[in-house]
Amino acid sequence: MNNGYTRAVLALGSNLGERNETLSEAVADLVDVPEVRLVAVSPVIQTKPVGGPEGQPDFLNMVMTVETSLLPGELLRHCQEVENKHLRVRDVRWGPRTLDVDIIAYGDITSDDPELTLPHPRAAERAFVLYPWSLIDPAAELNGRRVGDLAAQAADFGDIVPFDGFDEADGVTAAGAVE
Ligand code: A4P
Ligand code: MG
Repeated sequence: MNNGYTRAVLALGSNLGERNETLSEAVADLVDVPEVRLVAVSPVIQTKPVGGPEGQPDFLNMVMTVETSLLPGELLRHCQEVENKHLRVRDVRWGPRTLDVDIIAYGDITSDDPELTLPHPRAAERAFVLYPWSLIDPAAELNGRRVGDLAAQAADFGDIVPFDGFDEADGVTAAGAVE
């Protein structure tokens, strides 16, 4: 806690539509309220889907750190409003999505409430969260371990590639997309 502001770690993912544009807009939307201040934004990485239905497109993922005066539940609602703005439709769990925003950590708070589990229960084994997080906060720890070390041991670590800025997944969807 720092002047009423708490450090939080947010993970963003997109595997439908104009993935890169969606992520950039979401970062701007998330910090477009005085209660959320931007601390750092990771590079965007391209990752193979972990879990979920077969054959879904690759994800773009990134992590950002913020300082916020919102309480954890308020921050979750704010993240969900940003998801909804980007036309997130919740149909298939772990299915393709235009935008997913997860709270990975909120200060040192732990919670096993299914509505908001903190730290995020699956983050410690997901390189698509741990690796970009380690790039913006190398000293960060989860379950007492450095996030970069956890990333290197995660099963999906080898599936991460830097995003080259050319969003070829847009080819088909973007052509018919209505903004
Ligand atoms: N919820 C509980 N804790 C949290 C938290 N810390 N942050 C609840 C955010 N939400 C939290 O989430 C379902 C419910 O989780 C919410 O109602 C909230 O109250 P959701 O976003 O509606 O659904 P979801 O994202 O499909 O489910 P979930 O469980 O969040 O999925 P995950 O674990 O986030 O996995 N592979 C790659 N390569 N990249 C990805 O980004 N993402 C997923 C989604 C799977 N595979 C992926 C990726
Ligand atoms: Mg989610």
